Amino acid sequence: MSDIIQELNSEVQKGQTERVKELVQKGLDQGLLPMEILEKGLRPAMEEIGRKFESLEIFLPEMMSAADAMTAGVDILQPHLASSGQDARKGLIVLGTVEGDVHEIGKNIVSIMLQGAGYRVEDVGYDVPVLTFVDKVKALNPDILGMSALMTSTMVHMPRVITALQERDLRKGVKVIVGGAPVLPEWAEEIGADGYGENAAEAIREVKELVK
Ligand code: B12
Repeated sequence: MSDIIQELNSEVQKGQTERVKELVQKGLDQGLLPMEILEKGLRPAMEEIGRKFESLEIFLPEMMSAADAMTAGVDILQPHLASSGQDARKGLIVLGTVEGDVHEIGKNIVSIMLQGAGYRVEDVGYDVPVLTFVDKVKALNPDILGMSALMTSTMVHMPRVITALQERDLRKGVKVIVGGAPVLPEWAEEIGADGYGENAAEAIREVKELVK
């Protein structure tokens, strides 16, 4: 693994935002692929932070600093990830993080990558109430509704959105995909979603499949 990737991993965990920005830029300058920086440098750092938080090695302030550092890194990568073929309007995706859940880094990455793949994304943010998703689907008539959840306590809102769409006769007109760390393919199937993505690359693959 390159030194930059290794250092990035540890600086994200330490919440060293300025250093992370420098390292991401350095990585790009040295020809590392944006996806490599994201998937090998930044994302594993957050997984490690999650593990340390769970085992009480660190607490919320450290998790927040690490999240800020990760976000700063993603901001630098954004134009590089989103640069290919944005003009092609292949389809519309409404994307948001479910009610009660403020985790948005992963959702934002999915959004950037989908835009990079030429889709139009209407990002409805985080902590999105069930009925806001429904209203957006009604108003925008998207090809895909994407929902993200990072907590076992919030993923339960996903089926509530699906049911609310069914009740308003909106479900047939939209494909639903779900993702986020605790979400599994079995869960997607159980709640009647059309697709699931473990990461942003899979999210794109799934959208391509569903929109064609
Ligand atoms: C960063 C972070 C935070 C940040 C969020 C900052 C932000 N702006 O997003 C802050 C510090 C605010 C935070 C707060 C909290 N957090 Co937190 N957090 C994390 C952490 C460390 C990383 C999440 C992350 O950004 N990962 C990096 C991204 C790139 O990965 P990702 O989100 O998984 O996204 C990828 C895929 O999942 C997929 N994907 C994501 N969304 C979607 C959507 C679709 C449609 C598709 C197809 C794919 C897809 O593609 C993405 C890109 O590859 C996780 C640990 C973990 N392992 O996930 C804990 C974690 C999620 N948090 C946790 C907890 C408990 C909390 C708090 C309750 C803590 C507290 N005591 O206050 C609060 C919750 C506040 C709330 N109401 O939401 C727990 C949840 C436990 C559980 N059982 O559910 C975790 C798992 C930590 C742990 N191990 O205990 N957190």
